[in-house]
Amino acid sequence: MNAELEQESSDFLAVVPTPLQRSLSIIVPTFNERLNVIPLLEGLRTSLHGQDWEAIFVDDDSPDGTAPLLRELAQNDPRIRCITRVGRRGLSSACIEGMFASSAPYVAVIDADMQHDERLLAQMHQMLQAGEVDIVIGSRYVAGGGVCHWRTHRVLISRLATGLSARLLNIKLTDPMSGFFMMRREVLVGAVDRLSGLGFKILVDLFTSHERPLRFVELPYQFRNRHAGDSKLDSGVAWDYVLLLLAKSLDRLVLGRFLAFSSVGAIGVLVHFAVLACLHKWLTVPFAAAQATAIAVAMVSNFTLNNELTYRDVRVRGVFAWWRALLKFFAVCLVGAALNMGLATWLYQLSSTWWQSALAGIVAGSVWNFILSKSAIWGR
Ligand SMILES: Nc1nc2c(ncn2[C@@H]2O[C@H](COP(=O)(O)OP(=O)(O)OP(=O)(O)O)[C@@H](O)[C@H]2O)c(=O)[nH]1
Ligand SMILES: [Mg+2]
Repeated sequence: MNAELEQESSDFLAVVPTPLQRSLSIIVPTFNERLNVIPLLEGLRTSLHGQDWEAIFVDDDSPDGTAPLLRELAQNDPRIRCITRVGRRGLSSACIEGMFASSAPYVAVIDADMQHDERLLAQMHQMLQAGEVDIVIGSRYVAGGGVCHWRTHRVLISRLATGLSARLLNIKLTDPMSGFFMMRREVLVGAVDRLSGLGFKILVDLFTSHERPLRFVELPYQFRNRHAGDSKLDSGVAWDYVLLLLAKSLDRLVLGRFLAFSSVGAIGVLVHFAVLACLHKWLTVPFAAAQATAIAVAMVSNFTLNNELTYRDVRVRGVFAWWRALLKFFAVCLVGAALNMGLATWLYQLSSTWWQSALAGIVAGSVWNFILSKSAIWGR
């Protein structure tokens, strides 16, 4: 800060009635957690008694009215804040935005459903204040930790996800899937340029995005059963994780998306041939009509898969918006097909082999489709 600005800021602070010196912000991502908010706040109040803390809830416009309840509570307790995001979803991005809304030197992330043990927060805070580590993580897989009543398939999936991050990303944590941790706020600043904000696994994102290796400690805790409401874990979360691994192992989010987009394109080719075979071979529809129908079906399938998988975090919702986006996708892909055709024909005339010409056309068409559809449809 330059001297003039420093003077202005100390003049300003001199007339602030009761300075709030928050040492700790607890970020709580929420989606439909109305029934869990008060038990969690009670737990925080008990375990952080006598400390300067605040809870920043980041709610994605939950239909169950989580945010109105939080705002009502915040009217009476200045330690409670609520950020509402409209038309957005995503746990990691919610946590990142909550952290940026904090001015405290330490930030924690905890789920709203009471599965994380809030009694560890005081110890985490002390460890960070001692200055030896950058981040303290609640782990289910160090001695003394565990999970209550998990079905075998969930244990296996969690182990597999942990193994993949260790192997592909070289993360040495026992529980990289943990969503319960506390860190210095500067950790975010050191990672932000490379954070993907994708999906559910913010810890993996932070560890792989930071400019230097993070000094960490893991504390054991028992992962409890959800207090109330429903889990948001679904197969889409697994897909987001694959996308995150791809993005991080290729080191660029855009490459992860491009691979996902290309995989969807490959599925589209199969859909195209399946429809064409059904119509032309079995139902004896004339070739031109069958081919046109197959193109249309493959485009709808590609659009839907990209909307649900590749761009799940910014997907288009609502009937009107969906149809408008589909038409844009058609327009982009038609130009892509023309580009593919034009380039391949031109290269073939220049006496390239047939497969080299075709491959160059396909790559050019795919890159065009990827870039244009991203900026026209999912680039919000
Ligand atoms: N803001 C926001 N929060 C979310 C979103 N998805 C999940 N959450 C919150 O993130 C936390 C973790 O989600 P859960 O559904 O409990 O996931 P989980 O703990 O991994 O899975 P379970 O063990 O089945 O509960 C909860 O506080 C959710 O309300 C989202 O899209 N946006
Ligand atoms: Mg949960």
